[in-house]
Amino acid sequence: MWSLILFVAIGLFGSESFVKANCTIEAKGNLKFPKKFNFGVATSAYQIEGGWNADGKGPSIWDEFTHNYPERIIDGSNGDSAAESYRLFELDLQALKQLGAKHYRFSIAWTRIFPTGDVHLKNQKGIDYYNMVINKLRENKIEPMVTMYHWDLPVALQKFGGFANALIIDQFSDYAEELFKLFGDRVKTWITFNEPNNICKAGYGTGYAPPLIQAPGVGDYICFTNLLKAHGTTYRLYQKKFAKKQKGKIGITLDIFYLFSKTNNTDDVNRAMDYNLGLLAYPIFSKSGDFPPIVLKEIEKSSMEEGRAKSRLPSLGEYWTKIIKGSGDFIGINYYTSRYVKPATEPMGENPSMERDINIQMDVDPNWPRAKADWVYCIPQGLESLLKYLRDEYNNVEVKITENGWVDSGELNDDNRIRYFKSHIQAVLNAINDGCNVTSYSAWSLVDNFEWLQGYTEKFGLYSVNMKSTKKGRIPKKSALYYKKVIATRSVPVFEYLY
Ligand code: PNW
Repeated sequence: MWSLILFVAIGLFGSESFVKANCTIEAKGNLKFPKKFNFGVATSAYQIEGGWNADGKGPSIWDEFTHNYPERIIDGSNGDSAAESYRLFELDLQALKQLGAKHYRFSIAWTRIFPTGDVHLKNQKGIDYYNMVINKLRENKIEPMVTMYHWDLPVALQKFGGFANALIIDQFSDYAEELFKLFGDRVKTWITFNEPNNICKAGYGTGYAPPLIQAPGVGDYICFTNLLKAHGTTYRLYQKKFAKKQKGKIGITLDIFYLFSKTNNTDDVNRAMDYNLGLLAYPIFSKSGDFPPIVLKEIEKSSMEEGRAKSRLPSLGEYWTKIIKGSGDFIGINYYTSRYVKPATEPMGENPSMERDINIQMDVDPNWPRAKADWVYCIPQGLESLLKYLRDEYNNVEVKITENGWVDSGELNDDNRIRYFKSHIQAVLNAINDGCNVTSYSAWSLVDNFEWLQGYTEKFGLYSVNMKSTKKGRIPKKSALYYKKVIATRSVPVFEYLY
């Protein structure tokens, strides 16, 4: 009788698929973060800098897109001025100091330094700007963490084909080499690409983001392949020419929803994770390299059924597999939320498409607490599970959480953001207590900014910015005070103290 009750209880509540729906997570183990763990915040150039054509900056594909198609941005806005960090970096610095941030993850706008993308045509004013940012951060003991590419490709390079052309491998690694030469004496943490999933799926697959190429199931895979080669080439170049002297680390930032199975079917989860994370993580961080075997096999099979002579996603081949395998000192993770997965009953998406290749249905639980954005639900368990997944499947690779955050309408009294940060930071601590090799956490974002297709209607900032005023003062939200306390105590404080 008791064993029956126990059995039922485990069936209902004991499995991993049971996710609490109240944005909380239990604390497990040590209550303090290890000494070497580093807290900071993240931003990206196009979303905060403004000054889109200031001092010789060239146009990027996001400048071009927002100017040509304002109707595709919910509020018709763009990043022409945004939070004006190009003019007002001092305000960001004050906010970073107030928080006590130990590092600042920001991105370099390629076109600010090389207006056409060509590294032989330098814009000194752009170089001066990033030197100023890096130096001021270091003077204040805030470590610069630099993203080389956060979606803003020079228009001039898009004309060559962008990530659809293998030329990008040299174009990007030449750019990276210049960054190492210019800033590598002071920058020790480099991220080549932010979210290849978004760059390639949205830019070259579904085509709803620039460069608006609609080639689902084809263009996205070409983009992934070229991007991985550009990343691997850059890593090898750094090792060969700079690593000994500069002693920095290079990684890549991948975005991933954690995926739960309601029926506790680990095969479903593993397969879905292989498509959503493995497509990029496996070539770089697995022991064998190349794309995940199951992904290669399945896409080849579908490609043959479509009557093609070769797969839409060919293997990287021996030469490139070798260059790309091991080309990361850490994996950057942008984690926002989770989904439930189950195999689709009908073929999904158009033919061909990544959606059709993956053929997995993603659901949410209607009870999960939802943010203003329709894709963000507060599921801290997903972050803990993801970190354990990386520990187990990717040889306990060093993980830096490069983004994590909550979206609302911009209220200063942002209790829900505090709840989100509290539970997710606890999830990270639980994972560390369970042997996961996580070394830093960057909250997204320092300030309210241009949220891509959502314009200024969705806010992720710890600091509010009045986009209409010229002063653009940064006003701390309640969550900024909470995060400051997290950093100061290296723990997960209760947040009632704020009342
Ligand atoms: C990230 N999704 O993008 C980006 O790195 C940031 O620039 C952005 O502001 C932030 O997350 C918040 O959106 C994502 O729909 C955008 O799954 C959308 C998704 C994931 C990540």
